[in-house]
Amino acid sequence: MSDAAAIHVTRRLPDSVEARMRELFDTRLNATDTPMTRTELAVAMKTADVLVPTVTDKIDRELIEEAGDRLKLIANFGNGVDHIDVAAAVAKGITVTNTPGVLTEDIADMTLAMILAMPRRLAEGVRIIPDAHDWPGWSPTWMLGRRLSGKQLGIVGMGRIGQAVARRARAFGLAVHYHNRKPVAKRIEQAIGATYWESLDQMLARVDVVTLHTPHTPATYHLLSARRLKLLKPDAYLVNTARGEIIDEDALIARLENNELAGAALDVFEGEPRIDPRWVKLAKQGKVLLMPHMGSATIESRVDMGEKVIVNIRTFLDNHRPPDRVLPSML
Ligand code: 8YV
Repeated sequence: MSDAAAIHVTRRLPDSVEARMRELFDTRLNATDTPMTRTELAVAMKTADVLVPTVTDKIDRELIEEAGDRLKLIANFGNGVDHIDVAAAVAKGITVTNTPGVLTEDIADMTLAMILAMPRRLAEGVRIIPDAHDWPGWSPTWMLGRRLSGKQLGIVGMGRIGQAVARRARAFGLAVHYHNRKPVAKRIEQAIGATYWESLDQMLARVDVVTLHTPHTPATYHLLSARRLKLLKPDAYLVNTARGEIIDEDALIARLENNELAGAALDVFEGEPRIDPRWVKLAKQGKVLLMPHMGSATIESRVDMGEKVIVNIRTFLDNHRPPDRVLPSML
């Protein structure tokens, strides 16, 4: 395969990334920036050598099996690959890559913003002055939240993003606990000052804020199950900037509706962008802070992600192993 290979990009990318892709490859862009339909995706996967999808493209086994023999690389624009059946792709001889590392700091910043915002009622507060008729003026008991410093933070998943969150959390005076498939190297654990819990259940029962930083895989689907959500203290907060599917949303909604949990801050949802209407009701009651999947939404992250996609494609087209290859065994 040569640089004349056809590259199909499913969504609009930053101008500089699109310009570079056009310069380097025979690039087809989705000019309207609407998510591609399944039929459009199927056509793209039959007529391109390389597909550059995003989280909005569901590339399941059926689509992969129908793809024909031309498609050789799926260079995902994003870190999470839960929308791609990686095992089916690899079995068909299609290489899959992602964009790890470059969005770590931005997602960690957003996570901290959400951790800070929830106990201090930021989402409720920012609405009061624009709707000034709701502001009776200051009083000693007005809009009281909860102090964050000195509290216990539990991080589920201590990869790059978990570690970046841990470093920031310590600066805000939080004690950091974490659960991971296995403990991170002692040197990292000491540097971030975090305590390992082999038992997720025990950690959940102990901490004041839980934040999720694990990929969505079959093993982490509904990791925060109805049973585990019951382990959380009633005054605890839950933050999710990873994937909606990691939490049993129905069970979480029930706990919030019944005041069995202090609150949740969510950037991702099961089946997004469709949102369960009960979330909106809970947001109006100040029990949840809802963000529309903005964790990595900075210009810098998007440009860096685009550059990673380009490096992966170029390396692949040069017949070398792309740096960010994803294998089913990694998931
Ligand atoms: C991206 C993300 O915006 O990289 C990921 O896994 O969830 C997001 O931060 C999205 O995936 C782009 O495809």
